[in-house]
Amino acid sequence: MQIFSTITQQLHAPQFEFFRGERVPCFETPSRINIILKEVAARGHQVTNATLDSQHIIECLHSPRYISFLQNAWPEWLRLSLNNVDKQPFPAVWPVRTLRTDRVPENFIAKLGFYSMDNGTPISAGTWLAAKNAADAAYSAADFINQGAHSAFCVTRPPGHHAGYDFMGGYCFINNAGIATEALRKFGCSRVAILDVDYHHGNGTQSLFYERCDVFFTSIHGDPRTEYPFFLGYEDEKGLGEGFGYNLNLPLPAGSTQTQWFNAFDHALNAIRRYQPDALVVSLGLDAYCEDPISTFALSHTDYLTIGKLIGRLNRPTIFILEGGYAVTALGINAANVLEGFENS
Ligand code: Q9C
Ligand code: ZN
Repeated sequence: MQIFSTITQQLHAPQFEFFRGERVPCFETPSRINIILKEVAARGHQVTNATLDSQHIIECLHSPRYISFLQNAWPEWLRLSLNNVDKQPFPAVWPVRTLRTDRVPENFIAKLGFYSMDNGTPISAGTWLAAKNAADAAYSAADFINQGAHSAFCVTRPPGHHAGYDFMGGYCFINNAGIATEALRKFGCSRVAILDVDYHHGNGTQSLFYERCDVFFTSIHGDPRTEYPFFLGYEDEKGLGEGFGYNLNLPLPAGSTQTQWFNAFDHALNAIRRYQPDALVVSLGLDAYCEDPISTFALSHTDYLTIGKLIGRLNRPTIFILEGGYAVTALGINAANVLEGFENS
């Protein structure tokens, strides 16, 4: 399978995040990509650096003021103090119910709260460039499909599925799956399905396409009653207006078994078959794996072969996009197994 990746992923390298009240090393690291690239290359897949400019697609999905905030965030942080060069900005206040969202504050930390759903999405010097190039890879993969290819895999970071129209969150800044989907639509696909198998609900992706029937979104994830992102991902979210019936959430209790997971997966695949999409975008989070340090599902290495095989049997042009997955040493095997299952379906 053709792999699209980026060198600049390394430049998004925040040092720590908050976890249960403590500063801990980031789970979402550059090594995640390196380990996947090593394994897919060893199994004979072709890796290329993405080159196309996705700026016009980014502008279809994200607000102008959010894009310019992301672009200027690190310089603004340094403007507060040059000592900030080896420090990380974090939001501290959010516009919850009764507070105004029609005024964008000028204070940089307040702006971070305005544009972020959580305090778990740290920014570093190279974040914009890395996120922009990950979107470029998603666009390049869509272009590759448009040229007649059957599949592609974006081995990129930061991930994207938590990022929405004007906010970041859950380690995500630009919605890469959304970029691939929007690009496929522009290239002439009438219907695109998005299958999100990350442990966490793809709240950003859902929200971007919630009122549209040209994009079907389905997701299998930890129940938001107890799992991140908590505030979206329930089964009663079915889409709105023209989009009603084109959103399918399949939340599973924390600690669900492989059987429970594959039952939900079967529902998702059947719904995709009924939708008859021209192309498929897979938000390939690998954090439903049993050893993932921040998740509670039980999938094994071989389950990822099965996932690839069942996706392959949909027999649609398919773009896989890496989302989460934090059991770093297992990521290469699990990612490569999905590709192997897909290609041998
Ligand atoms: N800082 C993805 O898998 N945070 N995002 C957990 C608290 C939320 C996961 C720890 C996890 C987000 C793309
Ligand atoms: Zn995740």
